[in-house]
Amino acid sequence: MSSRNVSRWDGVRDVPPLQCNVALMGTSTEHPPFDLPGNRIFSVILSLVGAVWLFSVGCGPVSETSEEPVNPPPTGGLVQGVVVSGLAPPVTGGFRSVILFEPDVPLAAPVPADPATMDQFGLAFIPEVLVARVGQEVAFTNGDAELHNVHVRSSASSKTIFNIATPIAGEYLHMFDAGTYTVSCDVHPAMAAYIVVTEAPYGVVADRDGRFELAGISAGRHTVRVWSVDTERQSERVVDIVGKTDLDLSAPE
Ligand SMILES: [Cu+2]
Repeated sequence: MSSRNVSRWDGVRDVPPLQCNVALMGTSTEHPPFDLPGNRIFSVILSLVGAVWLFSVGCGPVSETSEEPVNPPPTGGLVQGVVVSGLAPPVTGGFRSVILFEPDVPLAAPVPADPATMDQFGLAFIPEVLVARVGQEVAFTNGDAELHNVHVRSSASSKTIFNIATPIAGEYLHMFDAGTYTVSCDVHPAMAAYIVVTEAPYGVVADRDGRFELAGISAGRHTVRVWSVDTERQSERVVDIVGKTDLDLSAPE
């Protein structure tokens, strides 16, 4: 797995710069040259004392936070918790954008044991856009006091994946392949939702304005995919995440 264009992961340089290089040089030139041997010895002693004093007051190596790209941790694990925020396309047709981050370095991010749940409540699917990991179950529940059904189609092929009745307080579990799915209720044609099922370990649904924030992302190179119900607003790009990052994903590149 490539980590091109990245040099280290912790932001600390190999050879830390000394904060006080200039001051140390100044110590050795502040004093006029002494011609007598005794004065030379005195000068050397003065310089040494000055150097020791400067180090003692904090002129040691500086752990400087570098602006340079950083390498991901060798394990590719969830060692770093970088916060990534940004702007994606705003809500479109009542459906919010989804932002997915897939690291170049494989990540041992376990699939959540709990299902991702889509409820039917108030004659609506809640949430209207659901993100689930491949291998994670999706639970369909009915919190309303009336019968619904759940009709799921592949967004790509329009083929029905399943069409089941959801009795009051009932729950139906399904595990999806990666992809995007449209959800409808044949009893109430106004009810509609989407499910995005992804291999990506990080995903977030933006707010109505398109703002999003996601914490705990591993530093390094990521493929960032934006899903929107408007296919023209979908995008994919490669981003090097170094530290706290703000991304403008509002328009395709
Ligand atoms: Cu319904």
